[in-house]
Amino acid sequence: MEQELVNLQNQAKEQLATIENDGQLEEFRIRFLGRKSQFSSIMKGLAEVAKEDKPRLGQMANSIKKEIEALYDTKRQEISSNSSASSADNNGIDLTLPGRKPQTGKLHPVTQIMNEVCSIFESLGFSVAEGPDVEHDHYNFEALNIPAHHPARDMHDTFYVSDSILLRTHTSPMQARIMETRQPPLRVIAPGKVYRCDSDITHTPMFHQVEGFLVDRDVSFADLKGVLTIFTQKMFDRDLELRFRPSFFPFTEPSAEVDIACVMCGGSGCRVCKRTGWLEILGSGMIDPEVFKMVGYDPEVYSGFAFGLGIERIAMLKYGIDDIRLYYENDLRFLSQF
Ligand code: 2NM
Repeated sequence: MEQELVNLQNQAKEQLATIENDGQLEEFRIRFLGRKSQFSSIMKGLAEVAKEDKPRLGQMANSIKKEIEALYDTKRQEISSNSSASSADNNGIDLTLPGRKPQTGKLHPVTQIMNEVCSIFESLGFSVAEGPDVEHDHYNFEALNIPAHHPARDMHDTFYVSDSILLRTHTSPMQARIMETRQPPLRVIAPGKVYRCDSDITHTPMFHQVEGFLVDRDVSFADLKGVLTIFTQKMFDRDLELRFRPSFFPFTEPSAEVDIACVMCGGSGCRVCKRTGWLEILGSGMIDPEVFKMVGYDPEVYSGFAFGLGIERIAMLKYGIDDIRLYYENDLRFLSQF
């Protein structure tokens, strides 16, 4: 019996040393300390031992039991304090598995292109100015040589807030504001939201524009061509061919629309460029002397050029997107591609 107790004590110590988790600890408790444990059956045998041996064996059994219980308690505390660091079998949670990756946010593709356009012009010495979305009729139209009854003022295009207050239809009102308060030389771009009452696969009622202008003595159409050529080549990362096509804007004379060789087919003709080999990417021109007179510049002293481009359109061409409405549906499967 004495030997049995010593063996049990040794077994218990040995097994306890290998225990790593709650499950193993519970097995240990059942085997050594439970009602049906080896320990219990040895204690039952105590009834049969000789009377004179009883007190000694009883004491020995008790102290071994206390020792095992104490070891068990220490181990249990050790395991519960380690449980956050232990791996398998932690209530079925394996804390060593790699975590789920949180979805990371990204800039909207329109914002990305807007930032890119701005930083290209900033690298050419332009500064950035932002103005109000809700504008006075005067800055949106009058100061830009668009008199009352001009077709651009048509109710179908302009969102009016009141008779003389409207949502700006372009960002050039900012340029009229700048020219009114500052003197040349000036190189400024105005990025922002603009609003027109129009909606189909290539038009949304709100879209983004960057318009820019440069005013100084002796500015020529060659300067306009130079700046816009550098801009398009940086924007589309290659030596693109440009085409300046005569056009009309109320605030510029002469005016030109700028086409680039189709980024899809390289100019041979495809569905995107409607078989022309060219894509229109911006409008431009030499600022009309009437605009200078309106802001108090002498057109005999100063000349300048201006341009405007639609951000959504540039992003559509750059990424091959064929429906402008995709930008504003907030579908992450679309937005996360950029
Ligand atoms: C365009 C096309 C041509 C333009 C003109 C001006 C201003 F205020 F300087 F006169 N700002 N932007 C302009 C010229 C905009 O957008 C298609």
